Amino acid sequence: MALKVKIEGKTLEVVQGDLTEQDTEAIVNAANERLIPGGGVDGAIHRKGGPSIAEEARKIGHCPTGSAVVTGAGRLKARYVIHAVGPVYKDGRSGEAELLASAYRESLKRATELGLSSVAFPSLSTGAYGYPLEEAAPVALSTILDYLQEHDRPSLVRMVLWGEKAYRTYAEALKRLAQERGLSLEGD
Ligand code: AR6
Repeated sequence: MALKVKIEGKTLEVVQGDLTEQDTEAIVNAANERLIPGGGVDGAIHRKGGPSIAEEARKIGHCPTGSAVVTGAGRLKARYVIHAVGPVYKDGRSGEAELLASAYRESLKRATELGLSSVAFPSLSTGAYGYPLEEAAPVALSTILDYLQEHDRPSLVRMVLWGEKAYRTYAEALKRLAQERGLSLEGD
């Protein structure tokens, strides 16, 4: 299952799958401020990528919420892991949306700085950090679309959703945004 929109010649894709299997040049990790390996997609990245990722992350040491830092990707197919720290969801009125948008934007900036053409994201903050999927999806997708509109690279951004419910939520949000912005959709 996949859905995509084109904007200024660049592509935003929403797919169901496993982030750690992506062959994009970078994958984004849902990290924590201390950059210490945890559970969720972070745990999966470190398990599959091997110890070099945590070793590099330890040297960096810290990443504030809403920011993103880069390491290599060890044994993963990607070349880089961009470690983004999304907000812990409290009540939706504590600046969460701004911080979530910032985590996506800062990750995309790291990809641009590295000259990358493709990057894959998980749904930041929507697991252990408790951000409701329905609220997170439009923030994530509109931030990515805004960025693609204004930058040449990356030219492909793939949102990789774990499970059908997350996929459907993001697919519906993308349909709504595409309609609002007059962008045409491809796929199911
Ligand atoms: N591929 C794609 N998405 C996945 C995968 C996967 N292999 N595995 C889980 N997800 P979470 P957060 C989805 O908890 O909420 C860690 O302990 C998952 O279903 O990974 O930002 C860190 O160290 C959910 O929708 O990240 C931090 O301490 C989404 O990824 C903290 O969790 C994000 O869930 C970060 O919490």
